[in-house]
Amino acid sequence: MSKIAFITGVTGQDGSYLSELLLSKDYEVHGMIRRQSTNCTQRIEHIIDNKNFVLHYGDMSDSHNLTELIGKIKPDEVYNLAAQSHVGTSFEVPEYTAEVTGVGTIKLLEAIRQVKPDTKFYQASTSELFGGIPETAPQSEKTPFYPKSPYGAAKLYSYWVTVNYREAYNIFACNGILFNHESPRRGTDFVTRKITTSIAKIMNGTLDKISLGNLNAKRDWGFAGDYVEGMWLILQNDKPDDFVLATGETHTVREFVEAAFDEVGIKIEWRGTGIEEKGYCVKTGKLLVEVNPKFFRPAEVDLLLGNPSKAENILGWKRKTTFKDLVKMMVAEDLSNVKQSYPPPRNFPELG
Ligand code: NAP
Ligand code: F7E
Repeated sequence: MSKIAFITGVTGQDGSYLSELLLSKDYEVHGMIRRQSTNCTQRIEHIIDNKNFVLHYGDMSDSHNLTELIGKIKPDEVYNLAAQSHVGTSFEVPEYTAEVTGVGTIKLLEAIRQVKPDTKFYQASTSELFGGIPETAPQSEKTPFYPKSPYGAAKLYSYWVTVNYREAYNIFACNGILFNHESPRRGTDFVTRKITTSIAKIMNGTLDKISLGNLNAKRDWGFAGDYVEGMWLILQNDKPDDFVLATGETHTVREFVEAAFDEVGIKIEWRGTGIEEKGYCVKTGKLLVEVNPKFFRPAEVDLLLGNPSKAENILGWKRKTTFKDLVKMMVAEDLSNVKQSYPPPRNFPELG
């Protein structure tokens, strides 16, 4: 008998990679999508006709719908990936973020508790929980939490209700505390993909320069394809538990910019400091990167660096893709996207 998985957030970056992984393991995969006026299935278009892949309309704000879906699908495993996942945007829509990214989780856990309590539950927790205490890096499962955004605070609630439903009701409920993971499918308003899509546009002459916020922020960036394998392993463990997934390496946004331009043969020279800092092409002197304070956040997480030892030792999980290979993959894919479509896809860099 195939196992049955239910994924919320199936149309997102991680949902698409996780669906592929579970289908390759002969799961019957059910995904929840929101009704939207435009097509939101771009990342799962290539698997949508698979007979083991089933989509259902739903929303994290609708508890009746979630309860009905759990009753209908009767999943062995639930992966709760749905969220308003953009940290910067959470300062603009804090209440909505709390509803979807926070309260949505307890709606789903309640549906499981009431309808099918033997379901294994994965919660997409985040390194944003660690937030603002740089001196605690590298961060592990034992590091205290100090979220620095409405997104982080909403995820903190979801983290603890997951632990609580495990302890109170004996549900196999787990948190994956994942550090940043990226891919060619990453939303274009996250900094890595904003940089790689912008470089592709600069190369085909449709953009002059990239405008960014805080170049000094440090992130532990891995490849999303490696991380969904870790999500699955967390639910295959012999007992429910919480795990950090990370690379154990950290880089500044500035370093990501340098590495990405390096892929197209451009060396960046930085001049100036603070909001006056600018990046120029060493060879031509052309201005390619500028700082725009509108991309600063009201509060910032300065340094994320994860310690994945527990996942490595207990689950045998380890990231496979290096930072350099991740950057290479993302730049190459965006270059080929702009070559294939003219005009190139819109990426709203002014909003990211
Ligand atoms: P993503 O690309 O932004 O995908 C988010 C998904 O949630 C999309 O499918 C989106 O649907 C769905 N969604 C948003 N609001 C919803 C609602 N009200 N009801 C139902 N679905 C809703 O995020 P991701 O990068 O794949 O991340 C997956 C999860 O891991 C998120 O919970 C994120 O917060 C968490 N996380 C991500 C990272 C990372 O570095 N990527 C690190 C740690 C944790 P639409 O397509 O309709 O918008
Ligand atoms: O920002 C800085 C920004 O938006 C990374 C989500 O998946 O990972 C993600 O959250 C850093 C921040 O990701 C721009 O200030 C500079 O310091 O790519 P990001 P994030 O905020 O780390 C965590 C783990 C999650 O859980 C989240 O769901 O880059 N930065 N300039 C910029 N960021 C953006 N977006 N745009 C800029 O222009």
